[in-house]
Amino acid sequence: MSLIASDHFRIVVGLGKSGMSLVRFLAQQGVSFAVADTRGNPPELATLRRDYPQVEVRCGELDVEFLCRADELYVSPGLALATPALQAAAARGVKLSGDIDLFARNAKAPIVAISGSNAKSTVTTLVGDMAAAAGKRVAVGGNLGTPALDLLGDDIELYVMELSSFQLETTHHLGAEVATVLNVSEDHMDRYSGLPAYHLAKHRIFRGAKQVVVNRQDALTRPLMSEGQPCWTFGLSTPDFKAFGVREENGEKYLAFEFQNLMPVRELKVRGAHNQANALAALALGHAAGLPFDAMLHSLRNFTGLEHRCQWVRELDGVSYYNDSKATNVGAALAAIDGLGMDMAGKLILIAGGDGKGADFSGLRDSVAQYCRAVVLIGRDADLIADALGDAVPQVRAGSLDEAIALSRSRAEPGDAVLLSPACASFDMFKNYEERGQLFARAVEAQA
Ligand code: N21
Repeated sequence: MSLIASDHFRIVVGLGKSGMSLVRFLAQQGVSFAVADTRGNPPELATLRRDYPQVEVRCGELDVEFLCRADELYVSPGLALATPALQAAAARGVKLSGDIDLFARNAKAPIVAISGSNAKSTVTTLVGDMAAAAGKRVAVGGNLGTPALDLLGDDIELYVMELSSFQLETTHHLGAEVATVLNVSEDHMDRYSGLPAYHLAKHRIFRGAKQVVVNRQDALTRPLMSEGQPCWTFGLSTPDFKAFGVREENGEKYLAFEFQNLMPVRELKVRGAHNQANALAALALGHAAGLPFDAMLHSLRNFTGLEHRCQWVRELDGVSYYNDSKATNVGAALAAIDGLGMDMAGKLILIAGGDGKGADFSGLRDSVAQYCRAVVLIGRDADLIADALGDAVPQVRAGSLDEAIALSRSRAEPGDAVLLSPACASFDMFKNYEERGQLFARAVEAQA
């Protein structure tokens, strides 16, 4: 043990929502700490100065000497670990960690840990609903909603956590009761060297997990090094042992576990094959966490989906409008295009574009060719999408969301649907995907 002064000093790097939760937690624990942020005026600065005036804050370019006064840095998911000042501090022996690691060290109840490129908020919400329906005192959050450390409480019986790859990068040990990576498709290529690095970050979720849940239809969701834990699977095929799937009997499709049918698929209020997979994933996680089937099925029957997630907005001139602003990558947009396209007689007018984060958009081409009447492109990377789609369908550019809606409306025919599913982050034009979705829905509702 070293006795140097830095031994119990921490620095919170990045003062966003989770940074502020770290500040509250460390202050309450009586740990001495400081705060740093690369931005001149980080969003929570005023709150910090008001509630914790004694805490030292350094804004602007990170100072390696300052960072090296700490034995541990809690790095924001908004900051790349490759940031040179962080790497310099790490090379000098400073531990790089994050809020999820600290959460895991302090959680006294089992954790259900959920990651994936797509559907993690939906499945997290479902498992949280299921646990509440089973009468458990459950806390739900992480990457969605409440930051992890704000969920900690002595009376909590189960934690259901959505975790992003950025949060997992700084998590050394999670020790979940059950962990899953729902699916892996390309995202955040502006922050990772490639799909392997992104995949590796996601798989840190399995560290110390007592049980795992795997997607039978996506080999990249299998733990790289299994520690022999119980492994439950989900997928749309007929299930056998330790498996959740879909079984067809007398022309009726059922969600099923092993050799037992659980409920008819048609009782789900959410449409599309991907939503059946989401329901099965939630059942597998809930079952591994010890939840009873009756409560889980009750939750599934009542679930109507999340805001901004392929959400029906209105019908106008025989055309339905859907807000899928939460589709911030290609995989998510594909699920919406295929899911909606397959279910309808008419065609889709797709509104896409924004900050592409270095994505390869060619994966959209086949589905767009099959299901879309036209594509309306917005945002910074409109040209990249246009090139990737080639002559698959007619394309038009729009300078704003309002213009995109007007152009879509003029091209749609009765029976069609207009779908905002951008396959991109929103940061080039909006505060976040929520704002993009709200502005879309409001503009659609205002159409006369
Ligand atoms: O909303 C959208 O349109 C896109 C969402 C995505 O593409 O998936 N989300 O990139 C990552 C981290 C994402 C979202 C939120 C966060 C956490 C932040 C905290 C700090 C975000 C940025 C910072 C920035 S901290 C610092 N200097 C989109 C900075 C910091 O510049 S995401 O995965 O010291 O919130």
